[in-house]
Amino acid sequence: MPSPKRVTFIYRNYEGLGVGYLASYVRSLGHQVQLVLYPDPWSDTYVKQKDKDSPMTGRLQSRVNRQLLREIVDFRPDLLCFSTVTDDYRWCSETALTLKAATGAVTVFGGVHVTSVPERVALNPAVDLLALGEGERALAQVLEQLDDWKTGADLKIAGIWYRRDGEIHQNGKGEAIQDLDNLPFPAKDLFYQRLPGLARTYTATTSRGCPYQCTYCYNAVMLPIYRSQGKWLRQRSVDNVIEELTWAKKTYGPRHFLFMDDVFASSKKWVEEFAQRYKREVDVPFALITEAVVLNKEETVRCLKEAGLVNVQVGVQTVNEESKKSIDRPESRQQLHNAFTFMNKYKVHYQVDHMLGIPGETDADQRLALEFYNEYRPDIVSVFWLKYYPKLPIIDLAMEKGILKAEDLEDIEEGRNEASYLFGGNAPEFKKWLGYNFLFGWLNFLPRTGSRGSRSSSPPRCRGCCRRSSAARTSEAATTSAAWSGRSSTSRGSWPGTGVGSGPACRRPRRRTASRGQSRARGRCRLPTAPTPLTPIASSSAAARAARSPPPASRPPGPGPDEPDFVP
Ligand code: B12
Ligand code: SF4
Repeated sequence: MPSPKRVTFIYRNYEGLGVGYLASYVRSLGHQVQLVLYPDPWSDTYVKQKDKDSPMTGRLQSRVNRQLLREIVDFRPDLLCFSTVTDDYRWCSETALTLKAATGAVTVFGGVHVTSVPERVALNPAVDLLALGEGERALAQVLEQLDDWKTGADLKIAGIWYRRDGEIHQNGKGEAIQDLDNLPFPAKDLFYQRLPGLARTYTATTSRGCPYQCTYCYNAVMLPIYRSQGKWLRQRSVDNVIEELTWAKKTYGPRHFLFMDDVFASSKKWVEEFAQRYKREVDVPFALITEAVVLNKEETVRCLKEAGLVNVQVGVQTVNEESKKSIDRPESRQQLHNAFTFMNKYKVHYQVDHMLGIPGETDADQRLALEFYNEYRPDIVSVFWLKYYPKLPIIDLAMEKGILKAEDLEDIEEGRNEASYLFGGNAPEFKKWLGYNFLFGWLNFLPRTGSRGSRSSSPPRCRGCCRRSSAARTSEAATTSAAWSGRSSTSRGSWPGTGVGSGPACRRPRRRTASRGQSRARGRCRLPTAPTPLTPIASSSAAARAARSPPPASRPPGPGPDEPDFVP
């Protein structure tokens, strides 16, 4: 029986469930585990490398680094573990080289980036071993065979690759673990010791994978690889999840639970059982991330709300049906409409993720989205800019449209694509979209004008100066109808930098009394009328009603490609 090993996980983000699971698994086998968290506030690509190296941030960082290096050396690790998303890959490589030199330990890299481009990572001198796929069992076997491998024996462990004498030894693509209930709960204590504030929100996943393959998402890379092993979307049992949550509640007393599944509650039967037991046995407010295909069922939203749901983050990305098709989004606009209506009805706080930079999208698509969000008024519209990650199918579309060139692929696969998903991403001419970015972010501070499906049944009242004629309303209806159908609307003025029109809303001329230098708002209708696309069409008008009825679903509601029990 080989001796227990000393394992150090080096991690740059605040909490990683993957690391938590791996640490817990190997600790349950008797190995000693250290977690070193580099509290890098810049890891999330808010700041570019050159700014990170500035005298102020650089000095602070190097002090933290020296301290952590001492801790690692004192621990005398046998194995240094790095969990790599593409944005962290370069940082992990540099850190691994330093730590290897300081400790003499073996380095192993795993995570999404490694699984996506193992052939490249295998050439990296900072990396001794690569772990493809979900690495709990593979890591345990590496620890068992580490001494033999160091003396020249081969490793025959599924998913573990290495380079020896210039040759790359490959052992397949590793595992998508099917029996999730058999995994020990993630080692939260390691993170909470470092950052106690994390314990206020206990994060968990009730599943792994997703049945869909949106072309900008890692699932589109993973599903084709792992589907042959069984299901890619794998669901933990309600028993197992409730056991973790009751244990977590007793141990850490969190204020909230946050479910970070790719798509939470994919099965209706599961969610109903979960919601009932959660209320009875856990009863702590919770938030989750999911998709509209799940929230499209009133019963699902209702039972989650009754169980204590306080916030949902829901992916939308685009509301144009054609765009949705081009990136393989699963939901139709009708399903979005249903999901938002139910969340409004049950007063669930929700945040939608909207993507800027989808190849081929135009101003009309953003106007359409603004109108749609205005109608339902999600609590937050978060904008994420499209950024290309290795092997994603959307790269083909970007190349087709001339957004990416062959030589960009190497930068993407080597983690050198420094575009920020928060600002600009890889969008060509990104400045053109900044106005929309602003409008999405501030939508909730603009007057609420929606009616159907929205939280407020009465739109804010204009103070009488711009009561519109039915002709004006009909003309707006036509404008909106054009937007629904994805056509660009005609003859609008614009909000600066957005092309979002001022339209025909307030026909009353501005009062001429407002002199230069006075607030430009003075003398105007007090209810800002500029954003006509956000102004509802009068609900009494039949034309308007027709214009606002979402078009029929382009994709028939039904199960996802990999999961028959998926809630349509
Ligand atoms: C929660 C989450 C976050 C959290 C926590 C981040 C984190 N790194 O865990 C937050 C909100 C901070 C975050 C931020 C971002 N994220 Co994020 N995030 C996720 C999400 C939804 C879940 C991660 C998770 O917990 N998975 C479950 C665990 C069990 O799986 P795992 O982490 O992959 O680990 C397993 C294996 O990979 C392997 N493994 C992993 N590491 C190692 C190491 C060793 C040594 C071994 C042996 C094995 C091994 O074994 C683990 C256990 O089975 C994933 C999607 C997903 N489901 O993976 C995206 C994902 C990781 N994020 C992604 C991205 C792009 C980002 C952001 C840039 C923002 C954005 N645009 O989405 C930032 C970047 C932050 C950063 N620098 O890390 C991408 C990464 C794509 C890529 N090629 O790198 C993913 C895959 C989603 C996607 N868009 O496709 N994210
Ligand atoms: S539905 Fe969500 S998690 Fe699933 S593939 Fe699409 S973006 Fe990824």
